[in-house]
Amino acid sequence: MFISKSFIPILKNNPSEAKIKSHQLMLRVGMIKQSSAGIYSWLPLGFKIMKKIEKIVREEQNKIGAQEILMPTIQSSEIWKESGRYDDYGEEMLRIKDRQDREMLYGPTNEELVTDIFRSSIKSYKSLPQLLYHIQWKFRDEVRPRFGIMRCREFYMKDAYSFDVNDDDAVFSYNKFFLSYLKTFKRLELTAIPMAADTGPIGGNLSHEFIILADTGESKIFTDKRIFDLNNEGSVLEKKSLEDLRKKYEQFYSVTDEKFNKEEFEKEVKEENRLITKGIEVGHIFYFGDKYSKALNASVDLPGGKKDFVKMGSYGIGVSRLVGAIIEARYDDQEEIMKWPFSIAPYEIAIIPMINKNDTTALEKASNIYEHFKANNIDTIIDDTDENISSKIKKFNLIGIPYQIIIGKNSDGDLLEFKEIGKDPKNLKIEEIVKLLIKLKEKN
Ligand code: 5CA
Repeated sequence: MFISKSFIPILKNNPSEAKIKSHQLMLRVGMIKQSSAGIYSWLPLGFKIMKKIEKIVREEQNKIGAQEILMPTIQSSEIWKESGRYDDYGEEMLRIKDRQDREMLYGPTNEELVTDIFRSSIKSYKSLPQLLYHIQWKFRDEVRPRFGIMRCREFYMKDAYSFDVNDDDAVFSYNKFFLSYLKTFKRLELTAIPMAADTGPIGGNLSHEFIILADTGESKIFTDKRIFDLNNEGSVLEKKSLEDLRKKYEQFYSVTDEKFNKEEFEKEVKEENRLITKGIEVGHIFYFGDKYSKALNASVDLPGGKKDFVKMGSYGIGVSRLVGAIIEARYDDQEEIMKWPFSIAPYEIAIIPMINKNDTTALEKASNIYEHFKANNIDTIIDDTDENISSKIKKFNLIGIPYQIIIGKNSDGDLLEFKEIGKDPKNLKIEEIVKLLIKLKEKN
């Protein structure tokens, strides 16, 4: 992409309406544009990043055997009346009437709809477990949408649902998602800690929120800080090893404020290990047994001829919120330097030539390198504007492309000034750079 032809509307200064750094940066580099309160358009840079996050989330869902579907954003109120949540959900639900005066709604979550899909086709225990997920827009009419896409009204979520024949198997499914979440967030280079959590309007009694630490987070957390040293998330999709994995995390006190109990905390956690801080909830998993299957009559035939309601869980990841969460975790707003993880960076490398009006040699050289990268399938952005080099560098520090090539007056011959953002430059040949980037691509 040539920057002169790109749609990356960069602002000179931080917009005053943004209170936290992710919101500031996203508006500053034109990743999003607000369309109305809590509702945003995603512009090319932000959209590319979100799509790459979505891809990683999807791959990790597929790895545990979850099957992807796509449910609509607009749902009928009928199934919500069946579950009893049509009234319970309250003001957060956006209710709509169609031309026949039928009550519809913009889905805030999909437990009812997926249960309806399940019950229409699955009749026997032999077809279980079923793990279904989709990645789709949700709408919640939040009282106080704020912090840009972090707490907005329309947001992009991965939501998965599990259906099992009994509690034991259902907890096995729950644990598969527990593992899958640890892996997903690790691939996004985030340290997301599972914390025992409240279940709110989704229901049930077993639940974990996955939280990354951030001063600007909205979740208050109480932990034994040794949980942050755990790094062995295992990989085997087997009942016992997944149980052990969850136990390994659960041995350390770690809860959100709804679950906080001062006495327990002080009894279980030595003073030097106590950490009370704030974080951002990037995922939330729930086990709620037959709450929805009973209400919607979703049962299967059991081996002996009896029937029983299936046992269900649901598992959410805030895909759009993750874009902001990753910025909160990685953006140095004092130095104004962002560095996206390579796997989700909007471009893999930036070519930044020093362009002088009367001398186009740097631009020609940059264009040749650009073509070479393109031929090797490396996603490249080239700054072909005639801004001065220091403002170009400043701009790319904000955009956060992890690697850069700077082509200045002194770049003669084969060696190029290659730089990982925030680090010292090295002189490398183009073939060496291509090799390095291809290796990184394979690793991710
Ligand atoms: N049905 C369950 C699991 S699929 C559910 O809806 N869970 S949730 O309410 O916890 O939402 C899942 C994730 O969506 C949250 O962990 C959070 O990362 C994201 N999320 C929730 N509300 C918002 C919001 N208003 N703005 C941005 N992201 C949100």
